[in-house]
Amino acid sequence: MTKKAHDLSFKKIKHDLKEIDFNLTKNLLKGEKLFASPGGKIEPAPVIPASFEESKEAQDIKSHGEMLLSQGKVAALVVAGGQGSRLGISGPKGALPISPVRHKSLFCLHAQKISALEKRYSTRIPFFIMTSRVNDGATRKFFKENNWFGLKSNQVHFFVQGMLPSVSKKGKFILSRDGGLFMNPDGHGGVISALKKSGGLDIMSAQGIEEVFYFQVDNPLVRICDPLFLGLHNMQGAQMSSKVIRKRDFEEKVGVVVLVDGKTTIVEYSDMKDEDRYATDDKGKILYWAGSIAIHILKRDFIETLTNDVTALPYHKAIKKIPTVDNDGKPIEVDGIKFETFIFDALPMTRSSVTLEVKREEEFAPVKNKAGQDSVQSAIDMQVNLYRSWLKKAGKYISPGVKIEISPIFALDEADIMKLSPEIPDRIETDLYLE
Ligand code: UD2
Repeated sequence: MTKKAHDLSFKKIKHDLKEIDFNLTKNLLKGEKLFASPGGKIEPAPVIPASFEESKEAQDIKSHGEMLLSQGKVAALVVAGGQGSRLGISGPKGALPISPVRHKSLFCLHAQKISALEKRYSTRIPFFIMTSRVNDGATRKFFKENNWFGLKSNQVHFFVQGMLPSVSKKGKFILSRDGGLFMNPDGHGGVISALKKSGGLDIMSAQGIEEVFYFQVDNPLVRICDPLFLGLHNMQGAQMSSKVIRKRDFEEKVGVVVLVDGKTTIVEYSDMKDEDRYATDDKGKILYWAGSIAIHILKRDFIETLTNDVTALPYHKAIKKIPTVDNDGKPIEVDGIKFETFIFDALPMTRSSVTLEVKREEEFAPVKNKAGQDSVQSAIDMQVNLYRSWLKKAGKYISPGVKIEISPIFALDEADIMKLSPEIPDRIETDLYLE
């Protein structure tokens, strides 16, 4: 290593050391504050079925959610601190082009949905975006270059999640290839302390926000601030609520909403015991079917209570291959331990929680893999299928193979399309983008 490189590395290490919470790291290494698989009695959680949406009762509950939106009591929050490493992309995952015809990015779709909701309910919805050290600058730049996708720049609040040092199996810090220490983002559970530290919670409180609609960046079908979900959650006085889908098979990589000793809990797919994962009901169907799509509503004051104890959420430990360098500065990989927290570990701490089933084809098209299931292609296909189904309901003829994209600014749902039907051609024979 040259003297210059050595000095730079020393500076980076000094900077990283300042960020480290040594007490916490020590405790984690001693095995304290770590997540332990729930050992209690597990049973299926009560879930409001997707068909509830069609009921008469649902209309009043939806109106309640719409009222909360009109009164400006709801914020949207996306966690976008993770890396798109499984997709093999560099840069923020939210910048990934994903819409079928115009190739809009995930961030663009989310922002346009918020704009459309603001127009529909004559309201303001602040948009909080959690980034991490690795993608914060690029995320801000992406929004700026795209004029905040039609939102006001002062309603978009970026905040950076914390980092934790990864350690070797012997509990030593690991050098990163850029000369500093190898650190990893503290998981999406880091949203709690990052909201507090960044002043995000104060902004929410000053703006009269009572409910926070939480979602992951990778799902182009997310129904942001769904009024029915908001209404159900708020009318029941729930502190944190979740949306679920019916798992497509025993192996699907989604957490599952269950009751553990009577408490609503999400058991992550990797923590589920085989006897539970493969359990069936008396009809031979998956017993623990309620797959979490990582969409929640959290009461702002519940988030506040979680911030009173920075270690309220337990730390999950994962063994990962970590890129580092050997004594001669040659790149190598070593087995190391990464710690992170998960937001859904807050669920068992709630007094009350709602779980709502939704239809996969309408609300969940996650982009996780390069190809096959849950990939860019499957997410594009699902968007096209959904938009085609809306237009078919409105009596339109669409030639086979034709791609449709409906901008959130044009229509947010099937009901909007029904109203706008006269503006849409009756026969659609080439790819169509509606804005
Ligand atoms: C997540 C859930 C899983 C299921 C599924 C639904 C976890 C641990 N598992 O699986 O139960 O609900 O999603 O799609 O969450 N993120 C951050 N900072 C971090 C880590 C992640 O912001 O430090 C964000 C990331 O940008 C992404 C989301 O959290 O939006 C999920 O992360 P993931 O893709 O690693 O989680 P996944 O797909 O294994």
